[in-house]
Amino acid sequence: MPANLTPEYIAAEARYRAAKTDKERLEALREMLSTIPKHKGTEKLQAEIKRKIAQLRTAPKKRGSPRGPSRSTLDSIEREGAGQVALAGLPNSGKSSLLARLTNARPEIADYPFSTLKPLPGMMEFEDVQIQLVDLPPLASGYTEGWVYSHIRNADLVVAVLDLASADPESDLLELLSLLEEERLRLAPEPIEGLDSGMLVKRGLLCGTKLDFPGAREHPAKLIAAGLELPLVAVSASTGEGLEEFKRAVFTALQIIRIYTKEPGKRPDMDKPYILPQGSTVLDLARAIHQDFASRLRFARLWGSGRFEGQQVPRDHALQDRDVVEIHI
Ligand SMILES: Nc1nc2c(ncn2[C@@H]2O[C@H](COP(=O)(O)OP(=O)(O)OP(=O)(O)O)[C@@H](O)[C@H]2O)c(=O)[nH]1
Ligand SMILES: [Mg+2]
Repeated sequence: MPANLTPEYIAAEARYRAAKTDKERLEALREMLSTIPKHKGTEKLQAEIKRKIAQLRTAPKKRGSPRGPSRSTLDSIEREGAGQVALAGLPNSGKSSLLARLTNARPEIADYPFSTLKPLPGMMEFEDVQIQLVDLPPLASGYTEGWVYSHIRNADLVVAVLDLASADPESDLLELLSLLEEERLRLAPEPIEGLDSGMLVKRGLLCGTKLDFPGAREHPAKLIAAGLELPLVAVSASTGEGLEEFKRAVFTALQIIRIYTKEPGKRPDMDKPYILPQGSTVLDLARAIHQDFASRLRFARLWGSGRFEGQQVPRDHALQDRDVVEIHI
């Protein structure tokens, strides 16, 4: 045993050995983790403590146990807003802190791994759009249940959350990508479905967290090199640095456009844009408004990306973000 363990650590370890319930064991382990001297000689011991915490946190709960989340809350989160974005990352990487900083949700945040046990959604505002972020339990070999990956599979965008204060964020990224790969999931700038290999290629974005830590700024360039050409933003949930860039990067990665509509002779409705995939046409917009509109659509007038304001455009005209459209039937 390393000689430099503190009296606080030794006392916590004694409490762990004497503990009778899982709750007492967990409290003692957390105390051990926070009082253990952090250096190379204790790395194995730290890993062992984290493993025990993980086991206690993720131990299967008895049926009907009030502690365990129910199946229905785990399986799916109702989509809201302009897109659903899953936060995927290794333990303690800062996923819940991001959710807490960017939405009204109040997740549990802690300096030990496996603090999040169930999915939690929150709405993030970017300009005039609401985007749904979903915080998830961490991905870790042997501990992560299948439903966590189902959330990642269902999302419109996957944010790979990486701790820039970790000893080696580049190898964390490779570990995260390989955990996804084992579940037949891959991240890329463009999604691909129906591959013969059974691989599902999801839209991905890298987010480096804890940018306020000393040395954290050295990592992003290397991460870009390791990151399969995924876009990368670096943020600090503590200082707020990079959060505006993060929101914009999420909006851009979702590849959606906002379209405002107006009735002839009236002012446009600038409050609630229609959200459509990039490349959508006037006809797609009409369908989104009402099927009747789509079948009776003759032409539209366009303000924004047209050659001139109020330009008449045909049904198959491709719209751009923030166009204002007047439908004529
Ligand atoms: N200094 C600093 N600390 C951060 C930042 N983001 C998160 N932390 C700390 O890192 C620890 C882990 O944060 P969480 O948000 O709980 O991490 P997580 O990825 O949700 O963890 P799990 O749910 O266990 O996977 C906490 O002690 C946070 O306070 C940051 O930007 N700066
Ligand atoms: Mg968490």
